[in-house]
Amino acid sequence: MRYGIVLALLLCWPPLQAAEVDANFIREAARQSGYTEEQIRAWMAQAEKKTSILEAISRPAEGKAWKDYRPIFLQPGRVEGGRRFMQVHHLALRRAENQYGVPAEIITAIIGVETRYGRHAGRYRVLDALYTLGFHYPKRGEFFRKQLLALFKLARQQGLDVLALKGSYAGAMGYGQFIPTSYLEYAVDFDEDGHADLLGSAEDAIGSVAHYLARHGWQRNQPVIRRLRPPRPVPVVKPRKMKPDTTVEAILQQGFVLEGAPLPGELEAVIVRLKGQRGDEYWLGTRNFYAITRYNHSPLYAMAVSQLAEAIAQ
Ligand SMILES: [Ca+2]
Repeated sequence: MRYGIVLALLLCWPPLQAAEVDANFIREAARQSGYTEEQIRAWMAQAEKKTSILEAISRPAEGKAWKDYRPIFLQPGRVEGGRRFMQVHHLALRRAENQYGVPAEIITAIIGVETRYGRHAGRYRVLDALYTLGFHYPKRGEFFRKQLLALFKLARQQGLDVLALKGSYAGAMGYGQFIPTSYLEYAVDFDEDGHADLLGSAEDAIGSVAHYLARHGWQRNQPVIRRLRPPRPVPVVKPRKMKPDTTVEAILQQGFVLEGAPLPGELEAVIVRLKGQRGDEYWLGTRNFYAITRYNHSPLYAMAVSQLAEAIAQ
């Protein structure tokens, strides 16, 4: 028994300490949000640690291979749902496209990948998610405590009910799954009713997703990805690259062949390598590909969004 305890202690060394909801945190939350310390304390007393949230964050879908990840998002149901979403919201989507330069089908695909067009916007209480990860997940505790502080500020600003707000296990909310800091920074009141409501208004969500991508470098009238045929032997391409580090011209000079219409040689690009159904796949990603990875830091995510957008638009 005693040896068991010693062994357990050794296995967890160095110990990762769970943070505490202390007076400093309460004071900071009150200061940032404008709520009283009593109010913040009352909410924190109702926050619950959820084991299911700790389990969920330890197995993200982005850990899969592309061949297993792609089918989750490219099934006919999700493509069809995207077409319907585009029909219903075509006016808002056109307006967002004109204003921010982001194509309607890309905005739609992001909302489709995130929440199946708003149908699965999350079943966890955001307060519980951010409390659990902020105070019981030391690896990223600081990040989630910052999100929790932003949640209070957001609730105050938008008149949201802290105890009723639902979202993902990571505290992402609404059609486009914005975490509190993104909500504060990028949400727009696209239907002009006085509130940026990313949970209840598809129109606000559409404008906000487009605004987010525009602020992360989206370039109007530029492609997102294009398939490449590699030369033999295939040059070494590091996996999981996302940021353009070369140009179309330099990629072609390596012997890659671009499928489809030509692109300007000086266009910034990156070679993306993925484990496909039939071995390695090579793709050319642009600044717009990179902008999508700012939404979710994964080349698989940006690929799924691009391909779903293409399937919806066809
Ligand atoms: Ca609104």
